[in-house]
Amino acid sequence: LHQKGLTVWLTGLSASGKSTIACALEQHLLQHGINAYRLDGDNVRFGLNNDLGFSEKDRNENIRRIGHVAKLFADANVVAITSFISPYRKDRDSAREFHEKDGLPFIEVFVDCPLEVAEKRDPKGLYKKAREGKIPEFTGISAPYEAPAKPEVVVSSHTSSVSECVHQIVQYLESQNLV
Ligand code: GGZ
Repeated sequence: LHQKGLTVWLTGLSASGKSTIACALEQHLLQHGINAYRLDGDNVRFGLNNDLGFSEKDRNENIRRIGHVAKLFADANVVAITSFISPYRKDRDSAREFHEKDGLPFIEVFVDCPLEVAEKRDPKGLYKKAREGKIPEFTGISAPYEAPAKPEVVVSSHTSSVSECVHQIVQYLESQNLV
């Protein structure tokens, strides 16, 4: 087995396209014989992190735990793909630090999508509810999103197709000999 583990960390607004890109990336890697595993709200926020909400403190803890779980997968030679808003720069930076300290690559991917576009998509009607004040501390509306300063990859999910975004990420991984 020559595969080395790493973490691909997607960050971006709600409805920016993180989950769709994460799914397609996971499929692509699996089809190429690379063991990949996706962490997202459905398998983490409903399980391990079901005690956490969306206050700043809870999001810090959400991301801290996810960072450590992703690192465990990476340590087991899996490509961990995380898809969480992860709005605070210091939380992402800290996840990066504890990966790199142990020699595990941490690839931050900014899923860049203007708020207007995400809000128009509004697949679950959450932005509408947030505007009406029915969801407090909603990212982009009443809670901050701190875009990455130096992400390894930026994908423009509003102008590129899903497969173009996946291709961009895979190109980067190949260029760094990570896959
Ligand atoms: C942001 C919220 C909120 C608030 C519920 N703010 O579009 P979705 O529904 O499926 O993705 C959002 C998801 C965000 O969870 P994360 O674990 O990714 O967030 S974080 O990284 O900030 O901890 C959205 C839904 O949960 N959701 N309330 N107030 N998104």
